[in-house]
Amino acid sequence: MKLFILVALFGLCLAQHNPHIQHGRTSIVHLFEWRWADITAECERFLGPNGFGGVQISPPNEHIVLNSPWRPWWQRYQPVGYNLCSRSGNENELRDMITRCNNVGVNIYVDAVINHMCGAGAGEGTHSSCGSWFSAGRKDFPSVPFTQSDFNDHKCRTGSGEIENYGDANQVRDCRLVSLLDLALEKDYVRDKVADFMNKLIDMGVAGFRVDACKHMWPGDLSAVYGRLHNLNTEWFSGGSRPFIFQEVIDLGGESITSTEYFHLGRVTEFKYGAKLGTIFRKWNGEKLSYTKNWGEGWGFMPNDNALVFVDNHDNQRGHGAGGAAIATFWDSRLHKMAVGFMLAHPYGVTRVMSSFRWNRHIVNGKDQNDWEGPPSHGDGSTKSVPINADQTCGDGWVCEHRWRQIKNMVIFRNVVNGQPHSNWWDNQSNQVAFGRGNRGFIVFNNDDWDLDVTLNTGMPGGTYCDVISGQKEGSGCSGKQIHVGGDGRAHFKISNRDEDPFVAIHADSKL
Ligand code: QV4
Ligand code: CA
Repeated sequence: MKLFILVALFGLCLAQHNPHIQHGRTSIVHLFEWRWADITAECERFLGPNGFGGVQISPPNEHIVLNSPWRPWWQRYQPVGYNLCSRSGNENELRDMITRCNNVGVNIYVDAVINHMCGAGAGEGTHSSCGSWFSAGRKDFPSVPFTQSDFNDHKCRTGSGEIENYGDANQVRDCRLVSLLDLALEKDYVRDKVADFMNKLIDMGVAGFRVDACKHMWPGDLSAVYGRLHNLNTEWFSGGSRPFIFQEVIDLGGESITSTEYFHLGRVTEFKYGAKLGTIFRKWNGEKLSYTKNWGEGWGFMPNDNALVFVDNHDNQRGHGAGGAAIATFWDSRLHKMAVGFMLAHPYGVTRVMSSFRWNRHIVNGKDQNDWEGPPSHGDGSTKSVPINADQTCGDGWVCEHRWRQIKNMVIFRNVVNGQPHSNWWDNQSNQVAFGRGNRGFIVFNNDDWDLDVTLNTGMPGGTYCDVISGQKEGSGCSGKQIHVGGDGRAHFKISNRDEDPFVAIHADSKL
């Protein structure tokens, strides 16, 4: 009996680690600040057809609206309530998006901001995305409703009421994160309200949640909230499916709170991944690509089954959160493509691709003066839709890294090699490396300052393959380099360090 309970509990926990991605797909894309109507269109015209498994959406619930600074992106991390109208659109548009994305096999994961409401200094009035009245000063949010006693202030032991010392777990969980009004998740009432909000989304058809600021919530409180969640909607998911949970915990070491505390609840964001990978591709601190032979757990990252990995995210691409200048973003597009290519080729973790908007980056003494700038918008502050150019790129300031040929093709590569082991490793003891995924795919990088010219065992069946980085298969032809794999699995690779993208990737479906 005891064993049965243990097994059942184990099963229940692991369930929230499963992203329930459909049709053998493997990757999630964060369409940061996109409108619901644009995501709907993107699911149908691009994500579904190109093998993307899911979208992380910006917070869908009601948030403050700020005029100074003018409509910053981070206003959406200051909830006013759980009505489903936001800068991205209203509830009908949200529902339509979830339905239509699900119908083309693309899951929706919601960014859930449940640690706090808005900042203590956010004022009083109806400057909110659905127009609900609230008072930050009186901690009054009638649309939920939350009142004074639903917040943690009595529990926080710092003089300022703010988190002052990340070495003290009590402060980190019970005090205010950058003045954000901290919810008392120990109360059943608060847990119920938060779970109602998440359940409404689950019933609408979402596949799970990126849970914001988990470091600032007690694992026991989160467990109580997750335990209240419904199973996924059986219109799209098999009966008994638990929502996928991936928790934002920034753990680079050296603090009182570790990611380990959250492993049993769901997956956790592995922030070491992007920080290290950026350092490696930049060749900082004596790092070399050849050191990635044991990439993953061998580098002290969390266990594979717990990890949600990414090269950059909406915070650290602009200096918020963690990782600093090492992070490889679209601003360094050549590095970014290589790093994302490496991540998508490597078996470790559930992968998330970033899709950004451009802003007027202006770094003074290491700090971006415009790190607050919101998405491309009209004069009235409403978000612009995403126009698609003739060459399939996006216009109007939307970067759309996920549409870049190299990245899109590596998302497909990951699907094709899914389940295959990391194999046939080669390196030159510097920054040229190659590895395969069983007999389904092979990738070669040259991040040295000289040419790569080598014959390698790919593990692939003989034939001619189209490199999906310099081009792709177009009908029966190939718009990029062609790689000839002999009957013995060996192939010759030549990559100049001056190539536009100094890496080559082939897979079973790119065979000509
Ligand atoms: C400021 C001061 C405070 C002061 C306050 C006075 O910084 O010290 O007390 O004014 O009113 C914004 C402003 C910030 C301001 C705050 C409250 O940037 O200057 O406080 O609002 O008005 C995003 C942004 C934050 C933003 C927040 C809320 O990154 O800058 O704060 O949204 O709008 C830690 C956490 C981790 C977190 C990461 C950024 O452990 O959980 O920092 N990451 C997540 C999200 C992130 C989001 C939050 C958490 C909060 O990914 O995008 O913060 O929901 O590492
Ligand atoms: Ca808290």
